[in-house]
Amino acid sequence: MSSSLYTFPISHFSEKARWGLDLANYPYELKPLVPGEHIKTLKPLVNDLYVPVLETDTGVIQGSGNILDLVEEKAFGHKATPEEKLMEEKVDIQVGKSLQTFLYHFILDYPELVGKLFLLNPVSLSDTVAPPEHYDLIALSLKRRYKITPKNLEVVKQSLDEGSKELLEIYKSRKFFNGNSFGRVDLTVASLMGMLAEPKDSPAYPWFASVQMPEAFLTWRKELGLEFLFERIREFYKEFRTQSK
Ligand SMILES: N[C@@H](CCC(=O)N[C@@H](CS)C(=O)NCC(=O)O)C(=O)O
Repeated sequence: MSSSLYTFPISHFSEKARWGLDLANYPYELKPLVPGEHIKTLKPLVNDLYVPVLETDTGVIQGSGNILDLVEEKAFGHKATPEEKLMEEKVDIQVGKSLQTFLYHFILDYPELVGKLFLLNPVSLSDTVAPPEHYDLIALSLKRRYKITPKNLEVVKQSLDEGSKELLEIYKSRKFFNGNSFGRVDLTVASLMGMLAEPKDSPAYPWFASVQMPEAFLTWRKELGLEFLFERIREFYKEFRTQSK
């Protein structure tokens, strides 16, 4: 049996795992799932029902960092230093988790837009798509899962501001986090912030290009003042995002 990687098409943590596997030339079958419907597929495999999940001959690995652990030497040519691992964990939380909360905060009031982002195959900007079935329930569970409350939005705003300020300083001083070569931190920053930088070489690009994001999201993204970082992310994608599927 070859390995299977379970993902959501627009999931940034899935992209982090998938990019690592592609960089390492690790053979796997891509199994994209529709959020909500993922529950019945993942239930026999894992207790906590989130993606990415890699099912291999020898076991199941869940979570982007654990999946990167499997391939890091092939993907990057060496094991990450403790400093890199620490920074990756920080970026996962300050950027990855915060952006989940913000993204759904901005889009949940637009069921058709969410419907398009949840499709297994992207459509075009001019296509109209029905909201996902039982949308009210889905919206409620996403609100809970990503803690979309005014209080938590303040908390994640601060976390994202702190994290991105630090990243801006780092990337203004050097091209790669470790100073030498494309590594785990660079891949993590690029995949987790891809939804903002919109690199054309990202597998999720056709989904984000299929929707008109709400004005409030666009204004918020601009006011983050992270264009320098977005440009570096687009460079990383151009130079290092080899895609096997
Ligand atoms: N720490 C995990 C986070 C994974 C995660 O948050 N996955 C999201 C998609 S980006 C998910 O599956 N959400 C559905 C859910 O949690 O019910 C990782 O690094 O993989």
